[in-house]
Amino acid sequence: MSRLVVVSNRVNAPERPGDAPAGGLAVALSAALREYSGFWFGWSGETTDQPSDKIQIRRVNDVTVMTVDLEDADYQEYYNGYANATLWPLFHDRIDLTAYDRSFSEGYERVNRRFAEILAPLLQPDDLIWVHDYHLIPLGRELRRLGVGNPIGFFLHIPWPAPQILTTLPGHRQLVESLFAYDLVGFQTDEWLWAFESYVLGEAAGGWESDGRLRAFGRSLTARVFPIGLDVEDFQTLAASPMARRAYDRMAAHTVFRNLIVGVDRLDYSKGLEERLLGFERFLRDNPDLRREILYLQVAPTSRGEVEAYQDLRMRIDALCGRINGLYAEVDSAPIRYVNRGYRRDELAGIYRAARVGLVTPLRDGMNLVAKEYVAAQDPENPGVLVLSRFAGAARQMPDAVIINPYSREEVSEGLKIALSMPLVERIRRWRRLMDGVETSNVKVWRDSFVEALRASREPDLPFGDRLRERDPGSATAAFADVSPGGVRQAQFRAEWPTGPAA
Ligand code: GDG
Repeated sequence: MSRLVVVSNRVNAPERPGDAPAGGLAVALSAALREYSGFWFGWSGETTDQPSDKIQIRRVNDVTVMTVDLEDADYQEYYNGYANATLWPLFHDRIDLTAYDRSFSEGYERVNRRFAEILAPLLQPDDLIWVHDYHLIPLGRELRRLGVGNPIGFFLHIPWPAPQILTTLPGHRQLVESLFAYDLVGFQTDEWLWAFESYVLGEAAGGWESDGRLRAFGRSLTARVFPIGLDVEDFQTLAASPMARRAYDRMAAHTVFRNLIVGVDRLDYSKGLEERLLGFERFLRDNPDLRREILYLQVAPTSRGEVEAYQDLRMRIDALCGRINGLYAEVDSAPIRYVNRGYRRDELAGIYRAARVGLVTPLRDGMNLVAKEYVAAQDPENPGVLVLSRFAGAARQMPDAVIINPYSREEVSEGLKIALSMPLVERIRRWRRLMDGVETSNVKVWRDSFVEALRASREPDLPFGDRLRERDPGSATAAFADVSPGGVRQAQFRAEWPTGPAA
């Protein structure tokens, strides 16, 4: 069987159920890799002040991970810069927060090139390569330049923006063109897929091949929707663990005679925390009789704390929580408990279960796994209610949540009221349908359908080099000048092997 090689910016496989906040991507990928041979390649999370080609190799929770450090300038320009201050806000429709800085895009290209140069010699001819997320869009193109002819797929975890937003990015055309080095490009929902197709057809004079592939820039690719899901069994095991039980008991003890409303989000402007707090304030204003009957717990660990927009957001959230609590607290209770730190994943499962309402109100979100985790953690006999933003990708799969527009304070407030007063029979009915969806569209289905589509996605009978040569003879000569017959340029890198055998 082919190996699966996963590439993502950060390689932070959770080592134990507890470990610090692992983003949605990390949680999903480590679940996916456990069942395939192969390895996970990416940035170690460390920076160095001088260039290093050292690869660290470890086994983490049955997954082989290979990591490299970033130089300080790369960290600033590629990670804090182009990835998190340019592409992230832009792809979440925040052109007001987008940094259009040329040095950032140079750093982005440089790191993608370097990743490709380190990765290429580690590949075997029949490996399937799966690249993840907006940090690494040009990686496929760079691997092709080095002669890698393997099937390469790309999955975007975040939204794809509408063409009128994307075209504000200098270099938008090159960015999209680089995606055409992949055989398969996956999106979370049809909305992001349509936005991509719309750019290709409208801005890049693209079209369709007779087999449904999308054509532009002299190449073609398969673009499809693969909604990400949970490792449901794993999550339910966590939810039944003693740690989860303890967290549940603690929350239950703190909310005697009160209903718990919970929000769990990285502290990120895309998650709609400010709008949520303002909606909650409206709820308190409009429902004086319910003020003493609820507690809203917001868990929001700091994320990307070196990026200015995130520092500003944190200050505004601090101020809002203080103001609302100041207005509505009593001597013995406060309506909001805001925790600016991460919790163990098993503790989170217990907290979700203790909450009558899960409040998930992003302004824009590729999918949103918290919505699915909240549902998976519920007691089937007394489940809570999910209040979900229509702008989360998850809303397309979860119509049985109470769907609201997070920009409308009235809708947030009304959504809360509906959720808090929903009769048990209705809660069970909705939860059952949501849970069926979470179980069906799980992380294994996501992984297997992507890998299957990647295997099937090659243009028939033509290795990539031949395709390039046919369509773009000039670049093909340059691209293949230093390629060995095995298809992969050989280069020497120093590697540190772990004590145990690495798959
Ligand atoms: C990106 C896309 C897409 C949060 N706080 C803690 C903690 N978390 C975990 C949650 C969940 C994950 O982080 C967040 O996942 P989301 O999907 O909600 O959001 P992003 O991090 O923005 O993920 C998103 C996802 O990729 C996957 O494709 O759904 O749209 O933006 O798993 O539980 N985990 C722990 N402590 C915390 O305090 N342990």
